[in-house]
Formats: sequence, C-alpha cells, structure tokens
Amino acid sequence: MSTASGKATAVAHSNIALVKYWGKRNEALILPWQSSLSVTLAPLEVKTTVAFGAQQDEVHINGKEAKGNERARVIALADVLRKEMPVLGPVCVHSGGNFPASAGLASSAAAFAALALALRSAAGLARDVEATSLLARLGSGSACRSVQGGICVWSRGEREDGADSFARQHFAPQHWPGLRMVAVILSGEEKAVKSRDGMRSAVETSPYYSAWVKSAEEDIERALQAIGACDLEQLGALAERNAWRMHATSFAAKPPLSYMRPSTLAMLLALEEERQKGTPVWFTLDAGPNPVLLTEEAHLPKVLAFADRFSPLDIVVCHPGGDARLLESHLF
Ligand code: 2P0
Repeated sequence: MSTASGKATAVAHSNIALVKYWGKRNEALILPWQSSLSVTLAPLEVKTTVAFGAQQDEVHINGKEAKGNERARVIALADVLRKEMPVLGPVCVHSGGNFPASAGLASSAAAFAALALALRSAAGLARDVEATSLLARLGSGSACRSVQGGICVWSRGEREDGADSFARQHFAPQHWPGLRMVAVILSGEEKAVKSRDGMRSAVETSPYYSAWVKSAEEDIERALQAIGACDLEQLGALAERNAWRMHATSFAAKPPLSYMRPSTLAMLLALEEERQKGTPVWFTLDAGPNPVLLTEEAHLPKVLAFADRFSPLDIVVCHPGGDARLLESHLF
C-alpha cells in the first residue's frame, strides 16, 4: 500500500507471448513495430519493494546488490517519476523472484511490472492500470503485458511519444482456467545474444522483417478469436506459426542468429508426431532454447511424459495468473 513514508511493495507474474513482440521502432521509448499478445504465468512471480527518501540510490536483486546495466535500468525507471517529482529523492529497491534456479525463464517482464506498480504507489500516485503499463514498458517492453492478468494485448500505438503504446487485458484468467503453459528447460546456458540485441539485428538486417510485422499484426485478431472460443487447436497452431516466423527473421539476419539448440529442434519436430498420437499440445518459443508447451490440464500427464523424453533440466507447469497487485508486507 502507498504510505506517507513513500514505501510500497508490489508483486507481478511473468508472461509468455503467443503473438510475439520482436523489434522496436523507437529504442529509447521501447515502442514496438507490431502489437503482441500474451498470457500471464502463475505461479512465476517477482516481488519488489520501493522506498523513496533513502540516503542514496540502492538496488538489490535476489539478495545481491545490483550493478552496471541491471542497476541502471531500475534507476532509469525511478528517474521517469523523479523528473516530474524531484521531491521524491533517492530510492531503495529490493526485488526477488520465485523463478527456478535453472533459469531460462525470462523474469524481466514480472520484475519491471512489479517495479512500475511499486514505484507509482510509493510516489503516492493513484492506481492506474494504463499509466502503470506505460511505465513498465519503459523498463522492458514485455513488462507492459504483466500489469494485468489473463490474456493481454500490447497495442503498438501510433504516437511518436508512445502515449498509446500499452497493454490491456482482453480475457481474465477465469476465462480459460484449464489452459496450461509448460516451460521445458532444456538448457540452463546464458544466451549469447540478448533479446534486445537479437531483435535489433532482425529489424536492421533481416529481409523478412517487414513480412513478419504484417503477419504478426494479423495474428492478434485470430488469436483473440481462438481464445474467445477456448479453441486450443486454433490457438496452438497460430502460436507455433507465429514463433517459427519470429525465429525465421533472425535466421535470415546478418549475421544469422538461432536461439534454438539441437535439443530444441528435436522437441519441436517431435510435436507433430505426438499430436498425431492424440495429445493436444503445441509450442511457443521465446528468444532462447527452452520451449513452452501449450495444452490443457486434462492432458498434462501425456504432455509431461512427452517432455521427459528430452531429458529436461526442469519442467515448470504454469496457469493463467492474475493482476499485478500491491502487498502490505515489505521486503525491507
Ligand atoms: C515477447 N520477447 O513478446 C518477446 C518474444 C522475447 C521473444 O519481449 O528490449 O525483455 O526490454 O523491450 O521485453 C523479450 O524482450 O525486451 C521479449 P526489451 P524484452 O515476449
């Protein structure tokens, strides 16, 4: 809760895009070339406490003092508010997630959504989903889709200042409670090319990039229809095609970039056969080697047996999560 002392704590879930964000038209404001659609991932979450009026700026992530770029990105988000309200003064931020140590699951979406909500509340600003999503976007693009739960669409917007580029919930988590997103951790290696750099290279050098933007924008409406009907087959097929196309932009970049490892490809290619055996399961793949399988609760035993064949380091079963929210108890 917002208090007179300028302290607040927020928690937010991560999300996985089914229609991906891949490429910025404005790097500084994190404005995408196309809209994207995602589902929040419970139980994965990040909790963040923010206190203004500290001795000096301080950032701690998962119990360690953050340095370099990690620290700079947190401070930059606080600066967005401090520019308008210099009276807020130095800020102390503590943040921690419940993500499995095997890594491979992006936590930045949850982290910047929780940070944006906690910063606004600690600054005494009223609860405002749209303003929180706009602020979260400035931390990390995908974070604007973690402010609300369920299925959210980040509309690319048209304005140069980005004021219309934020995410909105289209379906609450209760709309499709049986939907499952199964993260299969095949590799714990840190990726060689960060998403931010990978998408820049696709924008600047891939001849497929404009085709990607067009087809991704068209996918949003189709995905919303499939979700409206809780049609897993339609949604799964669309999510797979969208992920292949996103990765294809990077395969065709200069230099070429593949986030897939041999084990990734082995699993993706085996999915068709698994479906022919009657298991309703599809994949999506972010900028990394670890697929996320889409299915429904009733099919989990078969899907988990399928995933096990690829000797994963870890498997994390997720369901649609709720909104980012404020908590009464603080991390410090
Ligand atoms: C997404 N990804 O839609 C896509 C799909 C990765 C693949 O958003 O540069 O950490 O901070 O805006 O949000 C990962 O990129 O990038 C991402 P920035 P972000 O979820």
